Amino acid sequence: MRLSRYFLPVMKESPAEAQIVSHKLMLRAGLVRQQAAGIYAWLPLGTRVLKKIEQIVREEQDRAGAIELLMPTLQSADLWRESGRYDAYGPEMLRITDRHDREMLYGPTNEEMVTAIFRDAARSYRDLPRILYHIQWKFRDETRPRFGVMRGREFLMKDAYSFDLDEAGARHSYNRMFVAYLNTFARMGLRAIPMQADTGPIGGDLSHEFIVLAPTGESDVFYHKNWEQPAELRSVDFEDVAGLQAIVGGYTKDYAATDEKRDEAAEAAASDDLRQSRGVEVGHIFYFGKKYSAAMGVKVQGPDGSEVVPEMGSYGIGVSRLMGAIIEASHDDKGIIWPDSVAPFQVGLINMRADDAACKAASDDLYAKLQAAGVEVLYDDRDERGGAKFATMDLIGLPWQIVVGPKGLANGIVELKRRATDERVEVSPEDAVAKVSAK
Ligand code: 5CA
Repeated sequence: MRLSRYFLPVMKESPAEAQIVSHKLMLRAGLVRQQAAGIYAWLPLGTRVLKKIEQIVREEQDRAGAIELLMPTLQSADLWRESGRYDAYGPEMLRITDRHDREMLYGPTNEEMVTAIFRDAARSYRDLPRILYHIQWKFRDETRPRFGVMRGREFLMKDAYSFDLDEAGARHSYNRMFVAYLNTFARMGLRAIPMQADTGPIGGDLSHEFIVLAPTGESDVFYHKNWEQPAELRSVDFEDVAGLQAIVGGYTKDYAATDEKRDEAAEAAASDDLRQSRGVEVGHIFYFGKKYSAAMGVKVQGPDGSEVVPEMGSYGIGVSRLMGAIIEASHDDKGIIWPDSVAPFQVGLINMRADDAACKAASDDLYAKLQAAGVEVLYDDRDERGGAKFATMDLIGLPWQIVVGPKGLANGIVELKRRATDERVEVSPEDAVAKVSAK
């Protein structure tokens, strides 16, 4: 993409409306623009990152055995009357009336809808177990939308729902999602700590929140210092019931709890190893048994011919919130530092002298070669000062920068810079292409 033809409205100064660093940087780097309280337009650069995050979430859901579908944002009030949650949900639910005076709502979550879809299709034990998920916009009329996409009113969520024949099966589904979440966040460079958590309006008694530590986070959290190691990716067999349970057991042996679920005895046992911090909740998983399946009359025929009401759980990831969490975890005073896995482009190609024929020819050539090598590249071909170009590239945080200037070019070299470490090397254009395309 040529920057001269792109749509990237960056800001030099921090906007007054933003309090935390990720919100400031998302506005300054031209990722989002607020359209109403807690409602954002995703600009082209932000859209690219959102799609990358979404794709990692999707791949890890698929790997864990979940199946993707897509449910609508608008739902009928009658569906929610079946579970009894229509009145219980309160003012957080955006209620809408259509032209026929039918009561509708903008979905804050999808337990009711997916349960109805499953109920109408599932007949016997052969239709279980299943985990269905979608990645769809939600609306919650939060009292205090704030911190940009961190606490929005309209936000993108991945929500999965499991259906099992019995409690042991439901536990296995829960474990699938638990491990899938650890891998999902690790691929984004995040250490997310699974913490015992409250279930709120979703219900149930087994629940974990996945929390990324950040001083600006909204949750108060308490954990054993063992959690302070970097995240690791695990290669697992999701069909191995005992193996998966052992992994989850390993991950839950060290104390970690949100404010509402603090355990005095466990904290006393952790003693000097207890840590307190703040964190951002990027995921939340729930096991709630028959709460929705019983209320909504889901029944399948069991292997012995008897009727079975499925056991259920639901599993959410804050896809749009993750963008804020990643920036909170990865930035410096110049701007964002994207992990390679979610970067909007891998390389920023800077032509220092757009008015110099040799620089232009060499930059155009590099641009073509990078594209041919399948590298996502943003080419700053604008007629601007070098300083302004560097500042923009550092602000938007692409993992690599390749700088083409007249002096280097006279000696057949360009500068290759790694944004995260500021490490710079002088290399031939060919070597620069090889280096950034190496996986
Ligand atoms: N139905 C369940 C699981 S699918 C559910 O809705 N869980 S939730 O309420 O915990 O939301 C799931 C995730 O969505 C949260 O962990 C959080 O990362 C994200 N989320 C929730 N509210 C907001 C919000 N107002 N803005 C941005 N992200 C949010």
